[in-house]
Amino acid sequence: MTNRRGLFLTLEGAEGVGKSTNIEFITQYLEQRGIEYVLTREPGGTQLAERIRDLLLAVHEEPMAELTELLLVFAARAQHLDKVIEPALTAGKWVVCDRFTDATFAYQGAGRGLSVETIGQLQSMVQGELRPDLTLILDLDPEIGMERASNRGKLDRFEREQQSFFRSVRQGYLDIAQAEPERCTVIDASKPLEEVKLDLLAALEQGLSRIT
Ligand code: Z5A
Repeated sequence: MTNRRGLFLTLEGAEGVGKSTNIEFITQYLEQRGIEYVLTREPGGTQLAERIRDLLLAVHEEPMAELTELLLVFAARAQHLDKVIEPALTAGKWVVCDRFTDATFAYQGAGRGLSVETIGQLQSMVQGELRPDLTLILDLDPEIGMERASNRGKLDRFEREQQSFFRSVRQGYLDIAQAEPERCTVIDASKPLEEVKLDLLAALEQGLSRIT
């Protein structure tokens, strides 16, 4: 009986970098190797957590306080971990997640200016020791990212932020990658999609050879 814990892979990046487009290349890679996986996303991933996602993305008449936003992100994460991520990893399945706590450090930390210590405390409370095994960060000039995102139609609460917010988010991600080079690989998402795909798959193979 194999009951090895699964691996936890995350894909990150600011607006319009192409996560939704590229995550498919990761799951195709796993399928070709016969690896059982669960594909999920944050905020969201369960019925209840998706309702919290709706609250986070909707534009409200009453502005959302930064701390409210942070606590909602972690409330959704607690539910997601309990109902989806932990059970899958324990059953030996891999988890591929579109955003996780690096997004909190980038958006609520670098973007909104909440302290790393506060986010770190919630991270420990909600996740214990759990961290992604491998994280691929798609990096793109925020101007190009917003241009790509705005082609999709109505902008959500985050997408309405100023360029300076997205520049801080991008820098937040780059700082995480620099601090944790073993776990994180940055991929240039400004290239044509076919090239981004090849770079992503190369980073995935290299990363997996480091940790498996
Ligand atoms: N958030 C947070 O604040 N704190 C947290 O802890 C977490 C999240 C977990 C929802 O996330 C929001 O939640 C997010 C941060 C916040 N902010 N917003 N908005 P989301 O992941 O759902 O939101 P998103 O960033 O808008 O992701 P997305 O919709 O999945 O977009 P994307 O994956 O980055 O892009 P895409 O849809 O794959 O691509 C955009 C367009 O570009 C599309 O037309 C593609 O065909 C095109 N594209 C993609 N790649 C290329 C290349 N290489 N060349 C040319 N065109 C391309």
